[in-house]
Amino acid sequence: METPDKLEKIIETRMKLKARFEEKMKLTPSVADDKPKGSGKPNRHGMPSLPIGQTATVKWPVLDLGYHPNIPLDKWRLTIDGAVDNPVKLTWKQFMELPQTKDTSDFHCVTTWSKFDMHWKGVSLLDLAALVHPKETATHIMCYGYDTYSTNISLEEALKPDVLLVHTFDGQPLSIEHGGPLRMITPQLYAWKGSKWIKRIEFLTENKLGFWEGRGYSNTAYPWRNDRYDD
Ligand SMILES: Nc1nc2c(c(=O)[nH]1)N[C@H]1C(S)=C(S)[C@@H](COP(=O)(O)O)O[C@H]1N2
Ligand SMILES: [Mo]
Repeated sequence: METPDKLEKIIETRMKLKARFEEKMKLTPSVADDKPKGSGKPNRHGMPSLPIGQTATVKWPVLDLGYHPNIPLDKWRLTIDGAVDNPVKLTWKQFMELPQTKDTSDFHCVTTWSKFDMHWKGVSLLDLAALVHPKETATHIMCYGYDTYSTNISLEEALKPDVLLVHTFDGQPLSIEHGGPLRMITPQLYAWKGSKWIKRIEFLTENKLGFWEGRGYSNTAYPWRNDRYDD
């Protein structure tokens, strides 16, 4: 699937998408708040590195619904559909042929731990969006996990450059307990917005509630606003 033409097309669509959401992104709390809540020196987005109510951890705790699906790579598929012009169902090989991004970012769990400087490698959601061409009417995505989990995110958050679908942590394949073979990460939102064992991304034309959002967790999940639960 990796012809130069196709790559050109991805790059062009990516730039258009980026431009379409750039203004909205600049206004999101995790980059725009002038009185963000937290402590420590500024992170790369100018926010205090430790958001309010969080404690730094060196270990990496495991948090999920208790079921760790084991998906062999030859059975693994990632479906991206909904309000898009070009829905896809990718095999592992096709996914790994997409442009790969490396990044180092922080991880903030709503249960009050934060882990700094995590080294990731994967494919950015922006590149995946460029592949499927979201319709003009798309506003949100719903991500689904192989364990029946789901979580919703607005496109101005989801298309930020640090939102990745990662298969590698610290140079090693992501372990099953942390969502391997592939999970999403959302460094500028609480970590429940990043589905482990991700299997489907559905583009939506209106917001819907995911697993925790339907159970009282915040729709927006801004760490520097202590935005954990709906009031
Ligand atoms: N599929 C799936 N993804 C999930 C969860 C889950 O239960 N299932 N839990 C979320 C929560 S609440 C958090 S804090 C992070 C935890 O990731 P970790 O277990 O790798 O620390 O994954 C998120 N993604
Ligand atoms: Mo969590």
